[in-house]
Amino acid sequence: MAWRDTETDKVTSTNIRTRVGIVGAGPAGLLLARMLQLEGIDSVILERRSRAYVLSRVRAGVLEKGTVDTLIAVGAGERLLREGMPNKDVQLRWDGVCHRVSTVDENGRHLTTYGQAKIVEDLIRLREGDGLPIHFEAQVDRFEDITGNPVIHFSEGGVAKALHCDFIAGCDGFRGVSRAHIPGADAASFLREYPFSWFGILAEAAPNPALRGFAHSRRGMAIASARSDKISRLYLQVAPDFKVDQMDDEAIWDELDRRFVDGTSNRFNRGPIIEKSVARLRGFICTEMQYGKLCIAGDAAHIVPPSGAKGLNSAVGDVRVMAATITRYLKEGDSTLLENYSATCLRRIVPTVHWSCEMSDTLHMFPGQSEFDTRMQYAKLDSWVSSPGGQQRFREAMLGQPYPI
Ligand code: RFL
Repeated sequence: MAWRDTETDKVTSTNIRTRVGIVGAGPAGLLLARMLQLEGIDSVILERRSRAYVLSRVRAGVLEKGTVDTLIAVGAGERLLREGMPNKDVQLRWDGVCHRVSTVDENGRHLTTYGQAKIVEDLIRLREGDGLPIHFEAQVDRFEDITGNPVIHFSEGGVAKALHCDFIAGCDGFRGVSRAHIPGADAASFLREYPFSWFGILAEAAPNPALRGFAHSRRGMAIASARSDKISRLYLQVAPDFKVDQMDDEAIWDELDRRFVDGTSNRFNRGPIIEKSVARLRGFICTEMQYGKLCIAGDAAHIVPPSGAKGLNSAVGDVRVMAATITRYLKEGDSTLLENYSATCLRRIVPTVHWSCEMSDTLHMFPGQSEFDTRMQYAKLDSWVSSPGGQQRFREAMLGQPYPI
């Protein structure tokens, strides 16, 4: 929709108007736009990267039941229901032995493996199929008048533009601009940097069902999961300054086999490696997630070390709260949810970050780690598999906290 400038009464192409300006076309921004659309609320998404880049970003893959149900409820479940792979137990390896914990609870809830890139593609296809806008290569620079009549200033195709809106949704990830617009956000932000990185590998190799899950190894942690029956997603713990070309493909497969050793002759099926990336591990929480008519969600507000597979799942939890908050505010003029936005999201986020850090502390080898520390990690791992209470705690944490809204 074009914005009619009241002074000149001319429609200008550099000013646009919508009800909700959404910064970021990651899972959080795209899901929010869809939820608002279903409530009859217009939005515009501004995304600084190209469409091709957004569609090719390989990240999350393990979805909680609540995430699956939410995607189905907004109409983005068709391919997910067809291609999502039920994930009913987790393999945990340590000290050369493989253990299994069931992740099916008494209500039959379980995890599902389905790639983040597919979720993003499904949501983009839905939105564009309905003729609704996503501005790719539109870089947001700053916001104005967040407590009054919000304006998002951005540049697109080298032209400075302004998006006038009633509400701003900051879904722009850890390095976005939204969080910095919340006064006091810095003082309310807490960070833990881990002294290692994850080397992520996507391979055209049939996953070996006998080699899945998490491997605690004195050589460093490793993870194996499936993206389909032909594509494997693998991770190796590496040094923080590791470069993707530091290991050739054979060395990667050899290292995975060594870290997953469990006294059997099982080995990874090898195949061409089609994508490699390195990510630093950090835990981060910003406890101020709202100011005026700006709310932030997902990685913009918190980062979890990916060991617990919770980042995208947490973003979905926030977005549910944000969609309800904006809807109530815009449709009924009721600001109760808005005033409680941070506290409501944090009820789910804090225990989730805690669990993700606990997983990371238990699974990785830390620089200078003593034998005592390793034995304590074994004891923690054993507690998750050997008693009904420990299994229950592991299962509940993996399946995810209940939604506050
Ligand atoms: P995203 O996905 O980072 O999207 C933010 C978007 O905002 C854009 N942006 C801007 N646009 C306009 N103007 C600006 N100034 C902008 N600044 C930024 C960015 O280009 C981007 O497109 O955040 P969102 O939507 O909050 O989603 C979060 C998830 O992407 C993230 O939490 C997960 O990927 C984390 N994660 C996992 N989560 C899970 O739930 N299960 C998993 O199995 C899982 N595995 C992972 C993961 C993350 C990983 N990495 C790479 C850290 C595995 C890995 C290796």
